[in-house]
Amino acid sequence: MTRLVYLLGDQLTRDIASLRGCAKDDTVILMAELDEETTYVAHHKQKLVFILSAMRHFAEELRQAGWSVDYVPLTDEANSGSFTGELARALERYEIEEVRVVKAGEWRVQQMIEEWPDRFAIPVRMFDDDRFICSLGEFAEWAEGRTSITMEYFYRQMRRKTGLLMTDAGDPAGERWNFDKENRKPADDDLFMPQRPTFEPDGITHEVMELVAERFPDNIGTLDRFDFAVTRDDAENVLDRFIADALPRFGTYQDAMLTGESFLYHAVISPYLNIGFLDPLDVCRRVQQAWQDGDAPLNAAEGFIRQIIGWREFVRGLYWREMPDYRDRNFLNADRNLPSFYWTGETDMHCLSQAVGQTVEHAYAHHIQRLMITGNFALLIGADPRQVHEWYLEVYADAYEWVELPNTLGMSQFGDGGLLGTKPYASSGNYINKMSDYCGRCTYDVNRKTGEGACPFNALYWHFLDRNRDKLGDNRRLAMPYRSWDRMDEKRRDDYRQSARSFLKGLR
Ligand code: FAD
Ligand code: DLZ
Ligand code: SF4
Repeated sequence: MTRLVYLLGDQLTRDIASLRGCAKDDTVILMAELDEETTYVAHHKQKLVFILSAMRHFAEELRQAGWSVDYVPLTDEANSGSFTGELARALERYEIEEVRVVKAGEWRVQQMIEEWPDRFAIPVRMFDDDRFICSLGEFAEWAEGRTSITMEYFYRQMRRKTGLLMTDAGDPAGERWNFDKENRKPADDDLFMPQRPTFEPDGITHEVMELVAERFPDNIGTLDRFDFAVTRDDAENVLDRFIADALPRFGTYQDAMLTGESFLYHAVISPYLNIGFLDPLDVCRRVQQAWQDGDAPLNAAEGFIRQIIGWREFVRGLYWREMPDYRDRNFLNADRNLPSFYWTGETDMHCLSQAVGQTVEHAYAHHIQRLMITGNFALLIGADPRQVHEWYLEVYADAYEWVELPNTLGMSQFGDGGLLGTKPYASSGNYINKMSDYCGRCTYDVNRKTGEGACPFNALYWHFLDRNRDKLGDNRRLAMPYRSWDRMDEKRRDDYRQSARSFLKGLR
């Protein structure tokens, strides 16, 4: 019998469930570069090069290992442009008795796959994506009946399940589940800041770069600095270097931001995890080993592992539980257009020009930049969460809807009204000043609250709380700022309102 295994672009894993147990002599692997996938948002040029080059390298790796791979490039004139269209064409090329596919990460794509059994009248075996630690069924069961679904409790369950950082007696290592309080230090400029490995584009990548430059000239980003790993081996290399050089200080400086330092002590592995080059559990076991060997402190290992078996798994579970209407939620009824500097970085607000500038340059910003700079600003100005969501999906090399949407719409924009986070991540310039060196280099004065030269985040913060009081006034975690607002005299409150209004009026 001849089987067709359809590998989607983020399923670049040798041990993927759809391929497991197949014999090389009666299996065809189908991979396709698609108009639909490359255009459903205007992806950053480096994201496109990364995904297409990684797909081409992976197809080559499979061929070298003896598999038959039918690879349809974007340039093939007969390419229909969609997952379904390419399956239909492949079924004409081969006598296929069974199609196998791992369920898609994104709801949009899985809807297409669900139609295949009826449409093609051929057995289609769909496999759960067991590269994740928590299956969707297990997440649903865990969430069922809880009044609130909190990441921290989910994370503890994942710690118990995996045994990561657990003692033989079943207790958390270091007698605490969470070392977050130790992980909030600002960073100083350090001459010995770890340098992440970079990779020269090879022939395959150069070909893809030309293709992307020609087909997507207006998408955000440039290609002259493309330096991503595009093979599994090189992605492993990135992980090795992170563990050796940056992990020890990852925890302590996890929330820090510094001018000109795009990566600090972060791993920069999300594109490789999400595309399938790195395995999440394996990554966590290696980090645990570094701690056991005395090469990294517990606050670093715990902080890192929490991001992967906690947050990453949690947002995926939530995404599948809440879709499809999750995408349309807009708890705060926010409707402003995202300003044009989100695509250029051209603004005199230094924090935003840094976060957006490095996004344009590297298709990367770390978590606190995404949450507390670009996300916070969009939240404070009342930007339409759908636009904010599409921006994040466009500009980051690691962005797939299953992970991006809950982080953006839920965590960062409070669009789900508190399902993911118990209060909005809104802050004035004070937080940014505490965690970065941005304010010292800004034309605005972070200590000025209103009027000429005052940091815009200050008035915007109070304006945000004031105008959303009917939605947020009962939130217990916001009781303190609302009390401070109420204690201000009317003139001061009006100054804040005026300052914010006049800033918003000038925003384009
Ligand atoms: P590190 O800081 O080194 O962390 C290690 C790993 O932990 C990451 O590689 C990632 O796999 C995981 N992780 C950390 N935080 C999260 C989180 N909140 N959710 C899921 N995984 C997490 N992450 C994506 O992978 N894709 C996205 O599209 C994405 N969009 C985001 C949008 C917003 C508004 C926010 C606030 C966060 C978003 N994140 C997203 C989460 C996080 O910002 C990135 O995973 C992280 O910055 C990737 O860089 P890193 O590999 O250096 O991470
Ligand atoms: C993101 C992406 C892009 C840009 N291009 C392709 C592609 O040409 N072919 C492909 O198979 N996959 C691509 N992908 C990844 C898919 O969008 C991804 O598999 C879906 O998001 C399903 O999770
Ligand atoms: Fe950003 Fe305000 Fe600081 Fe300038 S002063 S960097 S605008 S927070």
